[in-house]
Amino acid sequence: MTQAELVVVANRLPVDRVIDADGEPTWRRSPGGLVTALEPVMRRADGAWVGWPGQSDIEVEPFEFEGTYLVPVTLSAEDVELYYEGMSNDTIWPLYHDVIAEPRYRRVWWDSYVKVNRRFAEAAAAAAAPGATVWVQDYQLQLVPKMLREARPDLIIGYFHHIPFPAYGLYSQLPWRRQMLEGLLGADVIGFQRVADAGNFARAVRRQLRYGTKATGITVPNGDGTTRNVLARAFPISIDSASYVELARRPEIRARAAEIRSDLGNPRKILLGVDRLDYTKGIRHRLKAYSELLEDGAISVEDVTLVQVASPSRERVEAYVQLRDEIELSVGRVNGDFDTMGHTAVRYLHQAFPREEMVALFLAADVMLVTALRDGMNLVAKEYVAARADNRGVLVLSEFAGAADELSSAVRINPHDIDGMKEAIMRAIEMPAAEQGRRMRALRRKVLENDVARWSESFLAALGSAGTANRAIRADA
Ligand code: GDG
Repeated sequence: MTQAELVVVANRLPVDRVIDADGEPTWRRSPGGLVTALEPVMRRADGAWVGWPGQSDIEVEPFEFEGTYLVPVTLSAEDVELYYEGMSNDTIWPLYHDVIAEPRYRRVWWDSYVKVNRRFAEAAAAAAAPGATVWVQDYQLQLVPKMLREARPDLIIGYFHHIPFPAYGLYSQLPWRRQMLEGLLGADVIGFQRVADAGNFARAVRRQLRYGTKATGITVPNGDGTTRNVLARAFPISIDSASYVELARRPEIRARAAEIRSDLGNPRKILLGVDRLDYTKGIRHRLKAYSELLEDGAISVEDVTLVQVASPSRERVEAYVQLRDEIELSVGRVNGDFDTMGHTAVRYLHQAFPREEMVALFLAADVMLVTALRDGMNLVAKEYVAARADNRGVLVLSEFAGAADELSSAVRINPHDIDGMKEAIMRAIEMPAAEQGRRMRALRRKVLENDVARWSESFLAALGSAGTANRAIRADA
């Protein structure tokens, strides 16, 4: 088996299994941001990527795909149900998003989570060359850093947490709170989206494990009298900004944006929401604010339309089934109350679209609504900004999204405050072009400068120095 100098470990492989024209299964690169982010780094390093192929019970040998060595981890249908849909998406996801939905704590889910994390750790250990760097991604794999360190003390191990890390008062609900922290602390560097997430993590470590935490790192005992220094800090993730600028320049995409406007009946203003259909995204709050504006007579459907793309997500988890019912009931009510023959209040699309269509939608939208109740970063906010090379359009952004730390020139809202959100939407609708331009230019500077390549480079640079320093401590002992 090939061993790599850089190994990424993520729940999903960067490819989807599809059936080609001859009816044969084949692999297609999946469109995710992480894939784009890591592609150049992986190519340069001849990297390996360990992950689940996305369908249960598929057993495939490791294979080469567009310059990356892919190492599939097999999950049975039961693993998917317990580890992925259960522990990851029905326990950790709601708990870490401030219990917007009620987390369920099931011991069989936890047992499966431990077992599957071990399988990922073993696959990563086998794929890593001596002294290699391993970068573990996200909340499904929080135990992997420690498991990997025990198996392979020679490795440099990084972990990035894509979702929020909750305040201690909430985190402490987790029946396995100590094991999870110890799992993460197997890494040399633990990256978070926001400074506040890193702070919440450090506090949990102090309260649960009594380790000393400083800005320069957390002192973690190795068990043999020596210690390691674990750096836990913010590395806000970003997007491949240049690719959005490029798409937004294409004549056919600009033409498509004009076509979308006219298909919607040329309303004066188009509001847009683009989210995975998830209860963290605040879609119901957004619909509430918008429908009250119609009810108040502040806007009319001829004047303002809301386009809501809600891409299908986690459809086998009960909370998501319920959320979809609630949203579709609200959309039906608003449309029933306010539609005319020629105009619709909410154009609701429970579909996934190609990236080109997304960019056309961004260009057609006068106001982008990002009203998340809690969100690690929210890449959609950054994508909208990157696409608006014309310096027009207004971003309305929840202060509960990680993106709010950097995108301070957006119109900020608290999505729980419906009146405040209504005011912000009206302000965005009425904002003069000069102010739109001023704000958009400031937003674009941030997103174009801090793109995803810079994110991965800065994480890997910090990991290189932290890992080397910890290695030196070990060599001295
Ligand atoms: C997690 C964290 C953090 C959505 N629908 C379609 C589509 N998308 C794309 C968006 C964007 C991505 O999916 C969603 O990213 P977000 O950041 O908005 O949200 P999560 O999926 O919850 O991601 C989040 C992120 O990880 C990265 O660390 O920012 O906080 O929750 O790129 O454009 N893309 C296409 N069609 C769709 O229908 N092509």
